[in-house]
Amino acid sequence: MPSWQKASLGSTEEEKAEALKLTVEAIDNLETAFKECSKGKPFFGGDAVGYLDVTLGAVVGWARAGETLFGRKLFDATKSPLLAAWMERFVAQDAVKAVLPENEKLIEYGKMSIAYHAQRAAAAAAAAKNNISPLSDRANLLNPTSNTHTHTVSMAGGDELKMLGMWASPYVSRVKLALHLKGLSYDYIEEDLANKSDLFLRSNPVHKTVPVLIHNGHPICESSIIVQYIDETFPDAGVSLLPSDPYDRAVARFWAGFIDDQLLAAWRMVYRAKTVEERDEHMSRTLAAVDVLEGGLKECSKGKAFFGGDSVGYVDVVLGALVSWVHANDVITGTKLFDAANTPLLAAWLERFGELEAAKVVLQDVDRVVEYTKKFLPEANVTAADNQ
Ligand SMILES: N[C@@H](CCC(=O)N[C@@H](CS)C(=O)NCC(=O)O)C(=O)O
Repeated sequence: MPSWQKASLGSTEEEKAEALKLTVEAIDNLETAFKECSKGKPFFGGDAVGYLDVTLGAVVGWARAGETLFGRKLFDATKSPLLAAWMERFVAQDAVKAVLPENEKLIEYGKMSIAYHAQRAAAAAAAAKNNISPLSDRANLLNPTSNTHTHTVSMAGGDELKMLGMWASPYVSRVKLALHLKGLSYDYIEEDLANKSDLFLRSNPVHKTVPVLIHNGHPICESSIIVQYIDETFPDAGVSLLPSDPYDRAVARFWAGFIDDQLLAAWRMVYRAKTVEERDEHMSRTLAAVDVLEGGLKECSKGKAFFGGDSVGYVDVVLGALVSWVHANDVITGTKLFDAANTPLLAAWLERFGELEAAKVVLQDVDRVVEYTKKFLPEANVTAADNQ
């Protein structure tokens, strides 16, 4: 959805063209996903509407309004025939008719939004004249430095589990932590992200990111999804990561999502900042997210040692995978992320988590992360790092 909107509302022609390309790719992927999930039946969920139908269905109103607003179909029968047919079928459902917003109202709202974006684009163009340096291409902090190699981590467990990873990636550490905490054996294959293997590209053709877990030949992608999959597939192995109570489980998923969408989103930008001002602004946003997360720890732990209570749980794994990066951050930026004065619960949690056997086995050496990170820092950041 964001790319589709940007394809029409972007501030420059380049931005619009790039967004349109991303939208087309996303629709292609969704068309394939429909084939995979529906198995020839009318909905993603099969004969009846399912989880994905509801998720994608929520944008159907905007897809229809967009035809009038942008003169472009989101699901074009010539390019994505399965999705175009799905949309017709979906809107014909009584439950959908009852909740779909009125097309006229969406169009009216969309027009206001277009006018607002046009104003902002004009303001941005004016600011650009005043010498605002554009952010360069995404500096990929997590590029590979080592060649592909395989090793097997020996633990108890029966099924065939293979993991494609990259040593520095905190997302990969999440899966490693979950597997260790569950006591499951797996083959580990270190991927060279600059030269991705065929197995890797075949296993995660949509995002092309590590980690990928391959369970008995079936790939599972996205770290949070993999961790949940491991927990659900091997309920009797090691600790249970997700709470058994549905409300507690929803709360845990909420905070895990917060770590990715708010904390990591801001923190990542600290290392991509081109100027000291920019870096400081992203650091402030990161620290604000850490403050909020302190409340999350209070809520989830209910006064116990971990987000999961007496033992580590899902949110501990999601955040715990970042522990070496938190320490490396303190060295590189000179700003303590989990500071005992501001976020005492998180500061104590950081110590406690680092003492776990799983953390000692899985987490990266902090000095190695520091060295690795410095290699990819933009100049303003390097200078700041060297001054620490
Ligand atoms: N949302 C993904 C993020 C994974 C991710 O960004 N992985 C990075 C390494 S840390 C990657 O594979 N990047 C691919 C590349 O740089 O080409 C997840 O949770 O698994």
